[in-house]
Amino acid sequence: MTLPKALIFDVDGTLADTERDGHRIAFNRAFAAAGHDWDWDEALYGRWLSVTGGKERMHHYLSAYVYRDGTVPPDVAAGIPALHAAKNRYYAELMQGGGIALRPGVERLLREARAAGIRLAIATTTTGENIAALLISTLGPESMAWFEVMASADEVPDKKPSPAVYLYAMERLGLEPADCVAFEDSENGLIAARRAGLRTIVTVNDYTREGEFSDATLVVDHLGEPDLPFAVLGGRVATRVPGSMRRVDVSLLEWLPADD
Ligand code: XBP
Ligand code: MG
Repeated sequence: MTLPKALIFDVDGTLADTERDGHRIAFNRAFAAAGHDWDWDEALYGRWLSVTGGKERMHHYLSAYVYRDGTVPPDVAAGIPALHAAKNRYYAELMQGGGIALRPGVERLLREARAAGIRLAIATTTTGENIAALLISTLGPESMAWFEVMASADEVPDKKPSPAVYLYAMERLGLEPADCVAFEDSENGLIAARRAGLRTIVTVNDYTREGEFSDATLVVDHLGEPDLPFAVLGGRVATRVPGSMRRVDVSLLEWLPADD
């Protein structure tokens, strides 16, 4: 049992509830501004989430739920990139307004890992611009330098569940899967990380609580704070977690079996 050399974080749903409180709201503002009556309410958005990527998600929604025949008229499809760009502008505005907080334990773990000399990276399906908007609004501009590698859709077009973004992050770190631990919130994210050979800690949220995460190392409700212990929900090591461990911290990371 040794300390991992790097932690690789998913962004949306893992660092913060940016799907429900960020992207979803920004999509709706972009739809309304363009004169569309499409409305992604909190519950419905969960259905579209299985499709990763904002443009891909819009296309899926239109083909399956608006036009309902698996196709999107060419003029409507041609408008998707502009709608997506507008969505990202609204997303940046929301972040600048301080509308989103990091999930419990995220800032604590990032700071503890840095203090312990563990390297940090990001592997996400969203863009570098959206990563920056979240990090700067929640942790300040200096936090951008905390992450040695930010692997996003800008560098890696293949979206999760493809492992490509994780493989790219590890290549840039110069590390092997056994040296790293991934943090995810979704089934597609877990599949991507596992295909890349990574041990994965899943922090579920309201959209992903019912997901299939048996291939995760550990499944918890959140990373935990000193006054807010996590609940262990599953994962390969779930039954072996010592009762004294109440949050994901450096000692838990050191305890994780390397061969899981
Ligand atoms: C989550 C996603 C993204 C976001 C929207 O990515 O699937 O598509 O919902 O981002 P992850 P874009 O959890 O891997 O960060 O609109 O920029 O695609
Ligand atoms: Mg996610």
